[in-house]
Amino acid sequence: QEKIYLKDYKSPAFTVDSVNLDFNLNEDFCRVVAKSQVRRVHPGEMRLNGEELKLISIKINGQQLNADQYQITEEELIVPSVPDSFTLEIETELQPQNNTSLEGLYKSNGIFCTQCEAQGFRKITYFFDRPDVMTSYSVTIEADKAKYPVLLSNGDRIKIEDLGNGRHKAFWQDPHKKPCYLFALVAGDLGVIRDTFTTMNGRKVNLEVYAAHGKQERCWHAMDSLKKSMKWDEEVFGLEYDLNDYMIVAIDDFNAGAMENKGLNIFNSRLVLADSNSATDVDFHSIESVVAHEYFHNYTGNRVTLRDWFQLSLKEGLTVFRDQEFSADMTDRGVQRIEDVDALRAGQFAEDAGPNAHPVRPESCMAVDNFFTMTIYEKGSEVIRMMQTIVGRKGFRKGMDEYFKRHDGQAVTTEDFAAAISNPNNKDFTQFRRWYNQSGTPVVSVQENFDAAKGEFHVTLEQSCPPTPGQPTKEPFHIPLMMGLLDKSGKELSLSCDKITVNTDGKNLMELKEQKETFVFKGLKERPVLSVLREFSAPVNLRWEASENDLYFLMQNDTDSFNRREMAQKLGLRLFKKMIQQARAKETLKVDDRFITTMTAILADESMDPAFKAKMLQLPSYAVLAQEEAVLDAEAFYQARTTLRKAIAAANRAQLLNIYRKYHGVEPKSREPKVFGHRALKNQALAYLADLHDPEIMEIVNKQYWDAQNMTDRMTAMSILADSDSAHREKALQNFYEEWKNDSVVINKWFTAQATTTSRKQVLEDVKALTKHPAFNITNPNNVYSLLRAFGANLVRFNDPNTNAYEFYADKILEIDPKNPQVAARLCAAFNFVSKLEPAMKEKALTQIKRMVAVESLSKNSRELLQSALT
Ligand code: DPP
Ligand code: ZN
Repeated sequence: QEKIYLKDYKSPAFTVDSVNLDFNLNEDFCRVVAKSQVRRVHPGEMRLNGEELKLISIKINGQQLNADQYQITEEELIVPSVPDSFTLEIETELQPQNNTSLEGLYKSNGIFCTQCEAQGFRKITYFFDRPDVMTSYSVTIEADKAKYPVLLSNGDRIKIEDLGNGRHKAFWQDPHKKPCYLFALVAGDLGVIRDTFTTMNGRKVNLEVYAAHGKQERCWHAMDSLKKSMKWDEEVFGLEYDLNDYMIVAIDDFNAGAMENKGLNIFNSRLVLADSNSATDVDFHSIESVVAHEYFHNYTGNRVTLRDWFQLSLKEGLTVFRDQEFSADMTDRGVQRIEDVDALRAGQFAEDAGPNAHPVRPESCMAVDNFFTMTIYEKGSEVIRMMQTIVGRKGFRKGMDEYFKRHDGQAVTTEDFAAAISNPNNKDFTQFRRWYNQSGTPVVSVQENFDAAKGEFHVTLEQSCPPTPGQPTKEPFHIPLMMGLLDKSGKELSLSCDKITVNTDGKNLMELKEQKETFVFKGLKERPVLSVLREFSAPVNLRWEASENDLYFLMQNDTDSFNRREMAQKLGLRLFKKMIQQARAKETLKVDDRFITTMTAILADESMDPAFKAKMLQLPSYAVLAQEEAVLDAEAFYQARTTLRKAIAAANRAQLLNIYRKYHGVEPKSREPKVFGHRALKNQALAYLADLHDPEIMEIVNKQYWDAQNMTDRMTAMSILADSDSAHREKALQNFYEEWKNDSVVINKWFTAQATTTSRKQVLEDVKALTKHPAFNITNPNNVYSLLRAFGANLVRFNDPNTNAYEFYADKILEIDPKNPQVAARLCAAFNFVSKLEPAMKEKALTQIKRMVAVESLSKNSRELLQSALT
């Protein structure tokens, strides 16, 4: 399989001034006529991308070409000789009803829809399928009027004509130029809700959210989220929506989460449909953030787009950053940051430490689809966040204004972005740009020394970065570490250190640029307590052997809420490391009393915000343990984690019950962030209590399941029961299934609850049986993700040495891969930990990886990800 390289980039040889796309939709075929105005920029032949297409005809300036005037390969249509400026007319025929890859034009539950990012447009017609070819689109869609009353595309609705023969035809025109990956079409019989938004300049925008008939009433939360996003982008970045209509369509079969097509977002229905009966608080929160994300793309992605796919983080990192900031403003900034960092650590740090580590701006790849990673999205967002930390919020806004001033309507690079932020702020980002080019999570070690005689506190920082595939050595990064010093009483000290920079938000930064640097703080009467990497100001691993006393002190006193919780995690992790060692040595596991008493104090602290308290009580996840430990010993992890949880629950049984009773049943239908926090805390209390395996508690859990007034409570109870040997287990699972079996979005929760159990040892058998269940459809990506991917991420049971989950998993990847390579590739990440497995397990895993790679027809998507695990 061939690789493509960033260094081979060449600007397009042709531009397309406009394209007219004419779709004729039928039950067993679709005809597409694409009429483009093409202009030559560089000499040479014309090469158009196209895959799995049936070419009906090709005309240049109205003249049909003969077969000897062009050439068709698996991936291209090549015309050796064309004029400098001409009309190109290409007619192709497609079979959307048979398209299982869900890219290009396909059918989901009787609805025609498209997914063109990254390279799906080439499955619709032969075209210059690259983001730096930006074109004006006009589109017509003809279809049966009764079956497909709704016909949508990008931009402005021009008219709809009744053709008289039971068919009709819609005309759309997009006033903004765009790359073809932002093209979209929807045709079907859909329900809709409508609202309007008045922009800052008083323009009225029509908002529409479409879903299957009967489901449209579940779209109001998405609609509210859209309006909030539109307002926020005006207020924070001064960006006003630029079309008369904004449409969102919910589709059941969708590879990813959602897609920002100009004016016509297409969403996975799980990220649109919600009401309190069917959706959890977490679902509501995700919907709000993804609706915002896709809306924000209208400027960061659509108005300013990518020069090439290696620049993907230009739009994704930036847009994730924007949606994280939006969520922080809608909820609680501190709690939001904790959640974002948890996700980064669990997913992206693992990716950066695994066989598929790659830079935020990669240099090569086999499959462009494999770029949609945590590194491009989440680490990319951290890179943007660091820029904002360095130049401050005001400076960042100035830089964003500059970015749009320079590049609106263009296809640009991450370098262009960095320059637009740094220039107006007079900063030099030359070294900073290494964050784009070097993969791996940097390690920053911290050494402290207090010289009482001089009254000086020395902080020595030293950075390194582990080798990653293709990058054995790294240059030093420019790392902004937000920090502070506290006195004995927990008061923030003013700093006297000439190497500290204070950004325009008044935050103190140690900007580490050398491999090793010492920061000297003067005029101190007594040893201060250092608080470092506040707000997680850089995506690094801190190696900091702070004393336990300091960690406990910071956990109680730090003025930075992120670090308070971070210290709790650090202490939890230190304890887990000892307990894992004890478990591996078959010794008795010893729980630390001080840790338990501290948890007791947190539980009792009435002044602590409940949402934050829930975060403080969370112990480091299995995903974090897997990164911190040299060996992935699933059984030892499980022993350590459950022993500690049980000890916390046993010591605090009464207090946990108090918390549960205080918040349970209060405002069960409310969607206020405050109430979300109360529910999160009381459901966490319940989960701790359930670890006691006490029949009295299981009665409470069971009662919560049956009496639940919202999905958050129902799901919490069901998940606890699913992971127990309670006599109530089967009845609850069966009830849930009966109640929701016709609701594809909800039934996925039922799959996940059963795939993610850890105490229950027979998960593999459960999952195997569920793949044969009538509710499971292997061609539906959500079903695959909620059952199979969830199981692959269940570190404890997926890597259980008493089973061979790997073989079953490989079978499933091989079954899915020919139908839908993108979905298959997303399952491959389950094998990222291979190098950490013990020999016998590693052998089992490698056997399966080799078996998969040996399949000649394996997609390049899956091959690229699996092959790297072998080297
Ligand atoms: N561009 C899309 C998104 O990130 C990917 N499906 O929103
Ligand atoms: Zn995105």
